[in-house]
Amino acid sequence: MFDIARLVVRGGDGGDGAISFRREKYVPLGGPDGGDGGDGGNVILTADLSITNLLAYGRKTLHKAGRGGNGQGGKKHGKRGEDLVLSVPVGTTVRDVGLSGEDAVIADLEQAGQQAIVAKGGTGGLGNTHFASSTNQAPRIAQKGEPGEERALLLELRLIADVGIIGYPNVGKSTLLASASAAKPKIADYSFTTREPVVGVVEVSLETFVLAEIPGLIEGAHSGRGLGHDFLRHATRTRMFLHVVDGSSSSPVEDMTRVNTELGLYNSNLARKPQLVVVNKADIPEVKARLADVLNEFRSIGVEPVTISAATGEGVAALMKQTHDMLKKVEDARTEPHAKVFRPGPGGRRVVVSKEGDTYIVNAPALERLIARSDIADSTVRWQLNQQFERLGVSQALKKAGAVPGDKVRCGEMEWEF
Ligand SMILES: Nc1nc2c(ncn2[C@@H]2O[C@H](COP(=O)(O)OP(=O)(O)OP(=O)(O)O)[C@@H](O)[C@H]2O)c(=O)[nH]1
Ligand SMILES: [Mg+2]
Repeated sequence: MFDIARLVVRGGDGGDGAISFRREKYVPLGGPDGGDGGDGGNVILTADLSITNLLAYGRKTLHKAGRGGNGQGGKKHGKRGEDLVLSVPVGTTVRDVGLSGEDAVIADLEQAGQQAIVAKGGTGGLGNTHFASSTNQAPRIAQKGEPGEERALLLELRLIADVGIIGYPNVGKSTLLASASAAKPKIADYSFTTREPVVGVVEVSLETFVLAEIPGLIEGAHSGRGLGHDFLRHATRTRMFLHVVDGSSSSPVEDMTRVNTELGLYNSNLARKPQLVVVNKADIPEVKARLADVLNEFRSIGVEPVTISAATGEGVAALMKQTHDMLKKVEDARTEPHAKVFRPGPGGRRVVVSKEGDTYIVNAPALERLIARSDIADSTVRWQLNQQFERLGVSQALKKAGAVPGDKVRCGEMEWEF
C-alpha cells in the first residue's frame, strides 16, 4: 500500500548579484549598475483530487526547484527560479523529518487545491548598486545568491471517510460494509481477512457518506501488533465510528472496552470520537436468546447499541439512517490541529558570534554570501566589505562577545584583525 513516501525537497538557489559599472562617454568609470540575482523557486505541494496514492514518489527522492538567474549589468535582475509543484492526493499529511531529527507536521492538505510551500527558494543576491554610498561610489562587492532550503519530508496519506467501522477481527465489519454499500470486501470466517482499509459509499435518502472498514484492531495494535497500527492512522480522519461487536462473543462489552482502550492508547482523540455501538450476528439463535442480557449490560454502562444482522441485512438500513443522522450532528472532528500552510522562516539576517580557539567566528549568512561573491584579495574590496560589516552590526556583536582590537576574526572565507 503506497500511503507513505519519503522525499527530499530543495528550493532553488538564489542567483548571484552582479558587479558591474555603467559605461558612459567622458566618464572613466560610471556608477554601479549590477542587477540583483533572481530568487530561487519554491517547492510546493498541492492537493489534487485526481491523484489517489503516493506511488509517484516511490522512486525519485530528490525534488529540486529552479535556480534564480544571475543579475547582470544595466541593473538587469536575474529571472526568478521556477517553482516545482508536486501533486499529492487530498488527505496527505506532510511531516518534516528533519536533518536534525525533528519530526513535526508542517502541513495537512485536506482540501483539493490546498497548497503548502515545503522548501523555500533562496533569495537572490544583491547587485553592487546596493552597496554604493557617499564614501564608496564604486562598490566592487555583490552578494551571492542564498542557497535554497532543503528538507526531508515524510508524506502520509490518510484515508478520508466519514465513518469508520471498527471492532475486533471477525465481528462482521466487512459483511456490514458489503451490506450497506456497493463495496465488495473479502469476507471469511477467520481473523484478519481484511488487510487494508476498504471504502464504500452509502446512500441514505439521496444523500451519501463514505464508510470505511478499519481492520486489524487488536490489543497491542497501538504499539504495532497485528495490522492495526498503520490503519489507526486512517481512523484519525473519520468523523465517527460504528463500533461492531460480535453478539456471540463471550463478552461483547469487554470486547468493546478493549478496542476503545486500544484507540485511546494510539491517540486520545480517537477514543473521544462519537461512536455508535452495533451488536451484530443477531440472526444466530444463541445470540437471539441472550440478546436482552447483552443489551442490558451495555445499557448499564450508558451505551445504547443498535442490533443488526449484517449477514441477512436485518437492521442495516435503519442503522445507516441513524448513522447519517448522527453524522449530521457531529461537528468537524478533525483530531489534530494542523497548520494550514507552512512557510519556513526567513533565512536569517542575524549575526551570531562564536569562538574557535583564539579566533572569533562571525556567523551571518547575508555576509558570508557577500564574501563568497567578492574578490577578497583586493584591498579596496576588503575595505568595502568592512563598511558592510559596520552597517550590519558586526563590530557590536564582536564587542559583545568579548573581542578586543587585535583579535582574529573570521567570516566565511575571510579573516581579518578586529
Ligand atoms: N451468522 C452471521 N455471521 C456473520 C454475520 N456477519 C458476519 N458474519 C460472519 O462472520 C465472519 C467474519 O465476517 P467478516 O465480515 O469477514 O468480519 P470482519 O470483522 O471484517 O473480520 P476481519 O476483516 O478479519 O477483521 C464471516 O464468516 C461472516 O460470514 C452475521 O450477521 N451473522
Ligand atoms: Mg473484514
